[in-house]
Amino acid sequence: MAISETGVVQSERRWALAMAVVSVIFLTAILYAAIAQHLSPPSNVELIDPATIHVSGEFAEDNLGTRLEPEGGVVIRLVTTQFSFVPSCVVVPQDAPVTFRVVSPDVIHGIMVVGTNVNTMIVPGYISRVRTRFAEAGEKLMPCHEFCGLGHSQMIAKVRVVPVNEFKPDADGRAHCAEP
Ligand SMILES: [Cu+2]
Repeated sequence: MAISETGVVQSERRWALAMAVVSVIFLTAILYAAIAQHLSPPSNVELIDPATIHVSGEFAEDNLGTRLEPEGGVVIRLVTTQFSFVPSCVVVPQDAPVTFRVVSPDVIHGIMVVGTNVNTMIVPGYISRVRTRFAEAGEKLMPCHEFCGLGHSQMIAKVRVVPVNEFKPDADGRAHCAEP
């Protein structure tokens, strides 16, 4: 069946209108999620020089691990490197706000805390930040989930979640796993 020139143009207009409506629906959904539900992709872009991470500043060795913040939550600073986590065990209080700040001096690594929604890539040059809260006490495994080389399968750390009354930071606000 032959379609007239006007018929084609009308059909194209209808499809263009339909696509415009679909685009508006998607855009509205994205804006609704971002503005009303505060759901948006990680937007924390913080840069760091991978060559000098461990020399000084936030990720120098003596500043790594768990530290109690003045507001009550804890921050965990970690270096992921071929093929270990520094430190390889962190202690956190149960049901308190926890912020992970993680960097890599060499290649891309990834962390996940098994059984939780903590899951992020660690890209050299960037500080990865994840905020969470651990509801239950106990020990959780934190493997590297981004293949990073021959020792990747050995690359695993622990998150020890302890009841608040067992979380005893030192005068500096730092807490360490009793044994590794
Ligand atoms: Cu790794």
